[in-house]
Amino acid sequence: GHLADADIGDDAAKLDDDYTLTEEEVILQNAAAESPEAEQAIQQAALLLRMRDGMGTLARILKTIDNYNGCVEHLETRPSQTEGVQFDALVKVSMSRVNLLQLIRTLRQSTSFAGVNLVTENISSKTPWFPRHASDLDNCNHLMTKYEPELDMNHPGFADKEYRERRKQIAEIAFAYKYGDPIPSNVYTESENATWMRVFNTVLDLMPKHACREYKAAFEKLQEADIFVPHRIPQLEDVSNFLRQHTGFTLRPAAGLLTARDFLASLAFRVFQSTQYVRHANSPFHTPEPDCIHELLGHIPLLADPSFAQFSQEIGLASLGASDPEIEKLSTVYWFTVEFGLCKENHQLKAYGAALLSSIGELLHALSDKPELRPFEPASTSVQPYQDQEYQPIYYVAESFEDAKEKFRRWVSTMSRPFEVRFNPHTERVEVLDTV
Ligand code: HBI
Ligand code: NLE
Ligand code: FE
Repeated sequence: GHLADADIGDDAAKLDDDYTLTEEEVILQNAAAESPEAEQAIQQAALLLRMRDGMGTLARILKTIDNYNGCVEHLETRPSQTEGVQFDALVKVSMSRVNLLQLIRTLRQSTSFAGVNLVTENISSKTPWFPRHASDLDNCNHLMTKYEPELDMNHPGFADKEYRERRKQIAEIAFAYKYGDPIPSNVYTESENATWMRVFNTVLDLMPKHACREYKAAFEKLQEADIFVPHRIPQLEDVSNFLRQHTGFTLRPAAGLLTARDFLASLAFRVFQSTQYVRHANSPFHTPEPDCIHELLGHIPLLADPSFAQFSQEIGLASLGASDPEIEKLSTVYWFTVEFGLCKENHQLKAYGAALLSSIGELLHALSDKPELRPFEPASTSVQPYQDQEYQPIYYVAESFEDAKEKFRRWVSTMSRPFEVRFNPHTERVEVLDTV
């Protein structure tokens, strides 16, 4: 009835040219400016409003939020301590970044809200943006540059122009990929397939003695499904469909080494970001960076194991909205478990870490008497410095996946995040439960 739908257009037109941005608007504007997707990404904010006039104005604010396609998630009012102010209102909203910016400007500038004083725009401290749905992972593909063959002089592909071209060509698939697309096939060259075959056959030889039983069981299933064969590199789409049937994990193509935050976030949705290029033919048995041989022979078998898949997802869920130091700790735990983990099996030491199972050189080193072995304890493991160029000097031993998961859960619950998250498998959505 009385609430004017025209508020948006009218109010927005009145904004001053010399409007000064608050610190939080700058954060928001920078985040929105990254890409059209980032601009539309849903952001949460807590707005504290000092209302000099009555409830009618609050009603118009709510209507304006609605007009901006925003959602009011929480609303609270209380008598104000401030002279001349009738009441304070706390409004928690979630809306696209561009619209949130416009809303804040409208509240600060429009004459129709002259009786309203916007005290805080609490935008990124409590609930920073993180993906809420598997499709939001389209925004989670920020690359680290350290292993790019173009930029890293120690990379075996640095001086190999043909190799660098090939890497670029395969990276295009990942850059163009959007949620829901089938993963385009990549036709591998004879030499790439030959590299795969060398590694594959060696893993086949060493696996019976050195790999954990869950790995071996899944490996056999991949052979039965004709996905793991010696003479050709499996296609990511076939692998993704295989995983979906076993644990609900799926793959999306990644152009290279991603930031830890983006990489871990995808695990929360049971999505594994997989590279598609092949290591340089000169270094078949160890390369410091992930490549598809590492993903396929290292990660895929265990992602088909239910208990391990759940452990991976829990690391991912713990990373959503975590602070930078916490992300660092979570990646360190990931490093010493998912990548380099050892476990016990009938009093014998077995490998379950993907970077061990895809690198014959390091597998034999890890199971020799050279490195130091320590029991996996998240509190100490998570702060152990590591390097990623050479074989590891220290490995952590888990009693079992179930035991590692239990310990991990207990440790995660001591982290500082002011909310909890839960994955809803029916909607592929992460739900946020406010605990403050
Ligand atoms: N990106 N594509 C890719 N693959 C990885 O295995 C990977 C990554 N980025 C970060 C990362 N691993 C590690 O930092 C983990 O500790 C999170
Ligand atoms: N070193 C591993 C390999 O050669 O397969 C890859 C490690 C990726 C983190
Ligand atoms: Fe890996």
